Amino acid sequence: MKLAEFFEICRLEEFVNNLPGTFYVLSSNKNEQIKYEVFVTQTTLAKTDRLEGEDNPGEITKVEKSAGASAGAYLAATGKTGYLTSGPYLHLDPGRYEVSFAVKSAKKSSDEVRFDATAFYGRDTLAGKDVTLGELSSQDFQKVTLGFELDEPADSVEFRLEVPANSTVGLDYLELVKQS
Ligand SMILES: [Ca+2]
Repeated sequence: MKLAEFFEICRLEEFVNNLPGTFYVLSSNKNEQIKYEVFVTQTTLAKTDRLEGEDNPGEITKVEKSAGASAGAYLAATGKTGYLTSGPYLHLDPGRYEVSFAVKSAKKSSDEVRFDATAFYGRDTLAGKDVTLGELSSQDFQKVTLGFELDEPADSVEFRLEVPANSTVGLDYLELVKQS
């Protein structure tokens, strides 16, 4: 599965420095321009279209075990502000997509969390939605869905969830569905 492509080796280095696990890079020379393509042999998303939150932590997260959660665990906010999840830097073909975040919040307040889908390291915003902690307040995980359309192939696609300070947001999993 292809994750990304680059024409500058410094961008490639920056990308793979943050990439966990095993990957491989194919380089090719066309018209004296070197192209680097980054592949992984398998990801959770490729097999099931479901990406467990706990396998895709952001900058301010801890993993909580829970019998009721998909795969027995979820990502929980630590109380700091920042991204609960980011990545997984997918290559996506043109088409219409929906990405769902299975989330919950123990706390009710008017503070907002930000869901977005971006491409090219966050350069292009494909979709975004702000939701209050009150709206997410629930015992069970509930889905927040973003739809977006790609006219051209996109690289380094991320599905991100940014939480405010002192939140108690949990993320069980993400699901990506290609609509057409
Ligand atoms: Ca999970």
